[in-house]
Amino acid sequence: MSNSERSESRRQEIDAMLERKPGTEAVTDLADRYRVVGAADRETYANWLTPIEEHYVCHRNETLDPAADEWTVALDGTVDREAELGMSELREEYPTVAVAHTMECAGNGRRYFDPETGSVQWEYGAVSTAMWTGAPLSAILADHGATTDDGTWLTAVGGDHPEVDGENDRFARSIPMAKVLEDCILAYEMNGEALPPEHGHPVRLLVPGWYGVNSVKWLDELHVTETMVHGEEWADRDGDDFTRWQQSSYRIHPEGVEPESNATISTFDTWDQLESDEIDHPYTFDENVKSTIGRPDDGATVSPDEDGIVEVVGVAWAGDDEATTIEISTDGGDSWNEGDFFGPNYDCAWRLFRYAWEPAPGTYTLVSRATDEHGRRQPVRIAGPDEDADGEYPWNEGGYAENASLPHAVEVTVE
Ligand SMILES: Nc1nc2c(c(=O)[nH]1)N[C@H]1C(S)=C(S)[C@@H](COP(=O)(O)O)O[C@H]1N2
Ligand SMILES: [Mo]
Repeated sequence: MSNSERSESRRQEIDAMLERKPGTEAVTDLADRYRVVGAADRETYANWLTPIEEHYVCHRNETLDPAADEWTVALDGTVDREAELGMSELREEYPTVAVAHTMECAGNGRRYFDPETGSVQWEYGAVSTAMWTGAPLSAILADHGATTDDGTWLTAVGGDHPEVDGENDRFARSIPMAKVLEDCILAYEMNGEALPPEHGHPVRLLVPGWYGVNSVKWLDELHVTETMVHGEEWADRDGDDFTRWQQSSYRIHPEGVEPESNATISTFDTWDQLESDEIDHPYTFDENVKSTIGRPDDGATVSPDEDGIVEVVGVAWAGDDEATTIEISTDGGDSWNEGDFFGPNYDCAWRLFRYAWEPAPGTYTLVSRATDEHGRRQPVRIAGPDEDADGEYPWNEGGYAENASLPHAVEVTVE
């Protein structure tokens, strides 16, 4: 495919998605590569469940739409019994479970980096919460006699198979076995409906609370191994490179650095990796603590109710950890007031918050800031590339895992 053909097919796919998902809008990709749409409306973040039509979408290659009854997932590696898992087998021979998951693209908030980083210029719209239904991987792996000791890995490979500009990579992600056994599923439904094509029909890996990149869509292969995908064996396996999306892309590093390739690591939480000496350039695994105001909207003019109150509502999440404190500032981050959580509190999904604000007429900058159960609090701003990020979020070349509070502020006028 030529560049202009690729660009044309990308635009057509995005237009088709916008028809099916009227609650989203197109997002700029400076590289003109990804199929992406994001939540259009800030009201999405005043609701716990994101309807499919508002759920963001992000993938690199052409959207697949295979027939469910012809699709199989290959399982191999250190297993007693290799398999080709069919969809009716996944539905009927394993327990059905549902998990709540706040899916956030590792590039959410990328547009707030200064200087700008390339790729998809997400603001706040690449995070959504759905209920995902499927079969637990723990049951599937046990059934096939897989080696699931601590320290082993499960690598999931997508069926999207790009052969563009001499590139021949496979979308492959390695997930530590402890996480796989804890709560990962092979998901075939989203909010009670069959997966739509752009969300991975007929089956995807779902890694609750971890950055979206780990939840491989159109799941084609599962490999049980001692290591992540790395090294020669995986860099050229039948002519395909399985290592890129694990070892090069989606790593947090300064400009101009090619991150080291690791066979294995033992610190998985993204924040812990940022603070640990074990890994120089963190992998985007568990989502960092973060929050977004859903109401009032940025630029809104609001009137207090009869009690003089304007209710501020939003969502806060911390990957597979729990967001336990929410603070709201109405003066651009100079002072903070504690808000309250309400509604559902599932593992791996965001929590709704509210703050009863009693403002005088004027114009205000509202910011939210969450803290997780380990006391890790959203930083205020993103550091510059040459700054030593001390208490700020580190600028990084890929623009990943951003969770600073101030860039997400909304400006509100009170009548
Ligand atoms: N096979 C495959 N899976 C993929 C991707 C992809 O490009 N190919 N993109 C990933 C990324 S970067 C994200 S953020 C999530 C988005 O999932 P969603 O579109 O269902 O919201 O899918 C992930 N799974
Ligand atoms: Mo992503």
